Amino acid sequence: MQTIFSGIQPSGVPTIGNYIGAMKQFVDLQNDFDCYFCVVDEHAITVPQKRLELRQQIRGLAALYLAVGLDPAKVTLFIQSEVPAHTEGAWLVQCNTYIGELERMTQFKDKSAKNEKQGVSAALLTYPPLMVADIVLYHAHLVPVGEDQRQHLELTRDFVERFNNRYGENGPILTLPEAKFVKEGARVMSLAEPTQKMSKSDKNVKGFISMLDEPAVIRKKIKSAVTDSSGVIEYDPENKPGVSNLLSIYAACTGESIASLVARYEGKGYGEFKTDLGEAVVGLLEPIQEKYHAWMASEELDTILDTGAEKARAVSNKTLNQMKNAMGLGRKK
Ligand code: AQP
Repeated sequence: MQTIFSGIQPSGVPTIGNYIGAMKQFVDLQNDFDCYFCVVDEHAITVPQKRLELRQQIRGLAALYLAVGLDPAKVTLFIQSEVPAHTEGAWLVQCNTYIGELERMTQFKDKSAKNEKQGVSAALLTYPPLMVADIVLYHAHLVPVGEDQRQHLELTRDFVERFNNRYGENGPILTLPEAKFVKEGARVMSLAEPTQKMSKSDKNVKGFISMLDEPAVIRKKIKSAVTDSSGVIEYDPENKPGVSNLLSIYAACTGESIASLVARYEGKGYGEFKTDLGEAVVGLLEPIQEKYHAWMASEELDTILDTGAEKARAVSNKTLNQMKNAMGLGRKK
């Protein structure tokens, strides 16, 4: 059975962008793959976080993973900082990665520009090697992520090839992973600035729909989503980014194709379209929110996370030792 690894940062409450681009596919994949899903809290601290909010968001994200339908009997669900091999592995990755490669990452450029005032941490630059470690430690074959992670996945593949070439005298040590993108909604855009990616840490709360937003808030945010003045519902991301983004969200939330939505709303105004989309998103999120609250109140959530961390530690330590041995660290065992 092939292995899957993917993670989400608890840097805020996940948005429908995180859900559509990543979480939704996790549920479909859990039956056919050996899945590791992680709350990547060590990634979240590359930019300043409020300690108590972070702690709440970590457990909350784990609860959301279960609320969207992940089955703890099928997947390994764990918190990154409870598995030390990730940061240790990241050091081995950094020693085989070039600064130029990291400086080229668009996410580094974007996030360092956003955080310039408060200072850019060194970890913002070395974030991708930590992500590489996350993936290779489990010998993941597939990594289901949104489009924004494409470049990091390419870096991971380059690293694996380099590592195997440098140290794999007796055959490859690490598995070469592949990214897996969704067809519809791999890049959900901000509702307020539809040329920017929807992000959970956006300072403008009108830009995103959080998975825990109240129904009234969801409807309001969609109603005030930026569109254009033409009044025609058609899919044209370049000239009509706002409406096209809403169409993609609609399609991803309901399973109806964009073409069929465009045909259905021909001659109808943005008002009706947005009202229906609001109902579709509320219909999707309400049952998830109910399950989320039940998981948050349950001790079983912590038992699942303890069991997940234990399994993840066993698997990742094995790979870490293989990497250390290959690089000549420590004493031969
Ligand atoms: N707008 C998006 N559309 C589609 N997929 C998205 N993802 C994120 N935003 C979108 C996917 O969600 C997964 C988890 O992302 P992450 O939390 O690890 O980091 P991120 O990509 O930086 O997400 P955010 O929401 O933008 O977080 P912040 O604001 O903290 O930077 C990934 O698979 C990602 O592709």
